[in-house]
Amino acid sequence: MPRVLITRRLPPPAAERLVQAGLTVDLVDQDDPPPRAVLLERARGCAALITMLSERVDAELLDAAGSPLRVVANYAVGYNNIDLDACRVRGVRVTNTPGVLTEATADLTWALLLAAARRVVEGDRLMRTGTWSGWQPQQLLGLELHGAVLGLVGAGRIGAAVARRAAGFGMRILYTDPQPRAELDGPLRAQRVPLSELLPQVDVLSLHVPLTPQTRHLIGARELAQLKPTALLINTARGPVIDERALVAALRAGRLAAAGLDVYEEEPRLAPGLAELPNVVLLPHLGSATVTTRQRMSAMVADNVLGVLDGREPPNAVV
Ligand code: 8YV
Repeated sequence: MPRVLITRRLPPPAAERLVQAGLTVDLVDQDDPPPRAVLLERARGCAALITMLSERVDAELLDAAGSPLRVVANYAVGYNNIDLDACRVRGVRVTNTPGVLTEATADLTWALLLAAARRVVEGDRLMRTGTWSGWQPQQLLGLELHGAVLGLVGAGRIGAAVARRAAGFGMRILYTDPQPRAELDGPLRAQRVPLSELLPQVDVLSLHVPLTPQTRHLIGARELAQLKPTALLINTARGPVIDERALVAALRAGRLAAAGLDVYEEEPRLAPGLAELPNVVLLPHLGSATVTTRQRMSAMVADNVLGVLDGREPPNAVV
């Protein structure tokens, strides 16, 4: 029986569906990432690997699996953890989980946006530490979203879902994207502009690009300096899209009002000084973390594995 390695405990129905289809499932029965040596050992002889964003899928891992390997099904829409060329040359298919996590990730973007704009975490801290002395006319004043400008870097599925929500808050939308997006230009009256024109105009900058060599450190010291000092920066895409050290420096120097981050350059570590800043809201990579979405992602990875192993085109092929 072909063997499938699932590198982490997943919500149903992935394992159940694969067992039902007659496959042998080897589950790394834990929530934390397995050590590399364990991964290499357990991958040996597998026909399919179901991997998480934190697993580096490279030539070493593919060769450890060996010639039976036919598919790597990533439990994520992003696949920057996978060396696609190494998969291509070995004839290994790669799949991801697009679509099902769009709305959940857009919701979480808004959770960060609202928390950063209205200083929710700072207020919560004031209450919990017993240091609130009572109402003050100028206490924790934040950004008024109605009429403010939202700038999206990347207006694909998730960027567009964030924009739809922005319309309800009465925000004006600018976006930068390699292609015009009719869904945004028409009903949302959004405007596509180059990044250099977008940065100085926005009150909130939100990132929705995949991590590629072109988007690594897309937002660095130079770009941060072009933002208004009252602007907020939100990142639910990938950590390395921002130069995290430059971000800490900008926040420290008051060259940026606040940031809301769900992703980090070197997860799970944070850049020195980031956690000490009062004006950042930090979440542990929760973009797709709803019960419904994680179950849909689970169903998708199983369907992608079964597609390839049955000799069909998988529903969500990347390679
Ligand atoms: C997940 C994500 O939280 O899909 C992605 O690319 O970043 C999130 O959905 C994570 O990747 C799950 O592996």
